Amino acid sequence: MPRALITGITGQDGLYLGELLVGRGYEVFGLVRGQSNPKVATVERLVPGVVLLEGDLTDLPSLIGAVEISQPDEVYNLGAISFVGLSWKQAELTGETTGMGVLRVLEALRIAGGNDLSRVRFYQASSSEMFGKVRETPQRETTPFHPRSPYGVAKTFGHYLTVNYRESYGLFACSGMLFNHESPRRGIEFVTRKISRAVARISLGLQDSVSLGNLESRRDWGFAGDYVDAMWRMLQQDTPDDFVVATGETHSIRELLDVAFARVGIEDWSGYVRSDPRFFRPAEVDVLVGDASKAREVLGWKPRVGFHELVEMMVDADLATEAAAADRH
Ligand code: NAP
Ligand code: G4F
Repeated sequence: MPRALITGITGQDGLYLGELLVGRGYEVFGLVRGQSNPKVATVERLVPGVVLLEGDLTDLPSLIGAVEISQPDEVYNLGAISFVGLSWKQAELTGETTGMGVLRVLEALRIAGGNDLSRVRFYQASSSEMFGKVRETPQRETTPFHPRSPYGVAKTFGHYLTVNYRESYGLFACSGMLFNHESPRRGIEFVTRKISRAVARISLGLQDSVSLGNLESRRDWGFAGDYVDAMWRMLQQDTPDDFVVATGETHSIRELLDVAFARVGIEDWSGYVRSDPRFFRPAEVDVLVGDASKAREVLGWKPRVGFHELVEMMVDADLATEAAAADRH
């Protein structure tokens, strides 16, 4: 039975990846932080048989302990401060978690393995945010980086460190440069889920409007369930490498609003959306669109869920959740 250790198992991707690995016969270990993490029950429900280990990406001894207990064949480093907006307000914490956290996981593998990194395979959750102020369109594996946020800078550090451990120690280390991926499990701070939830609540009469920032930026949005499959495929190859994972389509926040509101029968949403300076960023990533040809050719990966289907799936899920909650009160 292969053994996998996932950091960030309580997050959106951790839950989908945990499900995928259990379905493929893995014994799954998940790192959970905090004294009493409220998401433990959800992880245990969705990832049957999971073994949860206490630890934190800012605490090297806890990571060494997690590696010693789990003895993993595969490590997926998904843990991070992942909200770009927060990364300006808590830049040091973002650097420590999203950047230095990668170093600590890699060092934990080296220390716990007595310098033998030949058994383990490592996946780093890199990001299209590294492309930032993009130098070419679409972005591919060779596109130069120009990160625009402390989060993007920290991810760039983690990305190069992953490459460096591959080149320095021969570690089977892969970096997935994943473009935005969403789902009904997405945190409510991210724009897709903020909108799907608000649209559901507005249509049920529970909320009057939603306050947003920049509606002009464009993102390449895919479905998280598809993207964790690409992570797993990277670690099953004969040689480690880095891959862009994306749909190849880009849409603005306005288009997202069009599809989400149309799902509840509202064609003109202008009366429901307010502009709030708090949600604009000090530096914006204006447009992202990825070229995932390499992932398609080498990994045999392609996205299954398109933009419209994704947004509608999220609005439908929030409608069901909000209606059930309203019924209970
Ligand atoms: P998410 O839902 O925000 O999950 C982040 C996870 O990191 C949570 O499990 C969180 O634990 C954990 N975490 C935060 N600080 C930690 C710490 N100090 N020690 C240990 N764990 C910590 O993010 P996601 O969407 O699943 O994304 C997974 C990874 O992919 C992240 O690294 C993200 O930056 C990266 N990524 C995401 C996307 C995307 O569009 N979703 C695209 C590219 C890259 P708690 O539950 O305890 O907070
Ligand atoms: O949903 P977002 O917060 O995602 P963002 O910044 O693109 O980052 C996500 O994707 C990255 C991959 O490219 C990941 F690495 C990262 O961890 C995260 O998962 O914002 C998307 C866009 C931005 O341009 C933002 O300015 O939506 C714009 N936006 C406009 N109003 C808003 C809002 N974003 C949020 N979160 N909230 C708003 O009210």
